Order: sequence, then C-alpha cells, then structure tokens
Amino acid sequence: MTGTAFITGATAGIGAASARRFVAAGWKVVVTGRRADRLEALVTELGADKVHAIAFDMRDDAAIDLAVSTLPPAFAGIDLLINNAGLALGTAPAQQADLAQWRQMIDTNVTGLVTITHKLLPTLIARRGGIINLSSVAATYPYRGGNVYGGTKAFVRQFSLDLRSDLHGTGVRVTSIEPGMVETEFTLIRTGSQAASERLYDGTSPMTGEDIAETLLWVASQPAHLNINAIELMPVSQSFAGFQIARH
Ligand code: 8X3
Repeated sequence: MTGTAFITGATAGIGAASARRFVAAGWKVVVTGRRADRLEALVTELGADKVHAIAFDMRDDAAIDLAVSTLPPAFAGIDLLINNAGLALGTAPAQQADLAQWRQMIDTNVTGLVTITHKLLPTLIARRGGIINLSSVAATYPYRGGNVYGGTKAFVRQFSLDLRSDLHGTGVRVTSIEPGMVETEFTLIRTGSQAASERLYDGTSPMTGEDIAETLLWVASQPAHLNINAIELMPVSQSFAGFQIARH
C-alpha cells in the first residue's frame, strides 16, 4: 500500500527518517514540526511533488486547524497519520521536577496528539486509513525520573488501543509503537546537554531513527485485513532492572 502520510515532529530523528523511508517506498508525505528550515530542507531533498511541509507548534490549536483545512489538493487525502511529535523534558524525580516542563510534555505528547488525531479522523475514516502512534517502553516500565513523560506515553498506548475499539467497523487501523533507546535529539532535548547525550549513547549501539522508520513502513505495508496493535522494541544493549527497596 502507498498513499499520503501525515508525519508530525518530522524535523529530526524518527520523524525525518520516516519521511525519507516512506517517500523512498512511493508514499507522499506531509511533514510538520516547529523548525520550518528543517522541513524545507526535506522538501528540497525529497522533492516538492512528494513532500509538503507545514511549520506549526503542536500546542497551537488554531495553527493545526489552518494546516489541516488548507492542505493542497495533491496532499489532502491523508491515508496514514504518524503521531511522532513528542518530547521528554528533565530527568529529575517528581519532587524536584519543573512544573512548566511537565505541562509542556502533556501539552505536546497528549493534548497535541489527540488534537491532530481528532481533526484528521474524518479523512482517515473516509479513506479507511491508519494511525500509528509513537509511544515508548516508558509506557510500560517505570524508571526514576520518568514520571510525567512515562505517564504521557502510557496515555498514548492506551489511547491507541481505545481508538481501535471506537473505530471498530470503519476499517481504520491503529498501532502503538513503543521504542526504547533510539539515538536522536531526544536525549539532548531531555537533558539540555550534548555531553550527557553522548555519554548515554556511548558504546551502546542504540536503535536509530531509520530502524524505527523501517518498522513504521512495515506496519503500514501489512494487508488491509491485518492490524498490528502494538510493537515494543529495544536495542540489544538495553534491558530491564529490578525493583528498588527502601530500608529505614
Ligand atoms: C524513551 C525510551 O528507553 O530512551 O522513550 O528512556 S528510553
């Protein structure tokens, strides 16, 4: 199957890799994100007949409305929504965390995601399309400093499964993708430090944006009668640790 994919957060990482991978497989893509120059670079690289760029902030409801209602005819029939935009901010435990950062994560990872989904649902239903939501292993496995980030990703996973119930009979497919450690700008944004980012990934062979893009394309390429509910992925170098016990 090919068609038109609407990819949020396409300025870097998994989103940009997905734009490249889907176009290589014959799809057209609408790419969105905050940094217009990066989106325009994708248009230049992949071709204006394949890529349409719209710069907006996932927290700007009016901008999302305008973007969705003014898609050029060649890109207006969205067959697949890839809800990739999202971020983690901070690694502090809850009792030391910054409330503004918590709210920004909820605004983007939860409110922005449901807003864009709501606005594209009529088109996706009309075209018997699909939705792929980027959740995380943090949805399932708690870790110190995960707090609100983990909470937002648990929301994304459960929202995906619940969407499936509501969309029953429409032919629309919904998938939750739950990656562990992927080397992107994710850790730089979370910690604000290039050194911390390099330290985390050093010697680990993390997954890449291209790894996840390949998975997304595989999900989208399944026959129309098959729904992939959820996929959890980690690099071999990442696994699970035990519970912690406080003594007094
Ligand atoms: C983030 C996953 O494993 O890098 O979504 O914390 S991990």
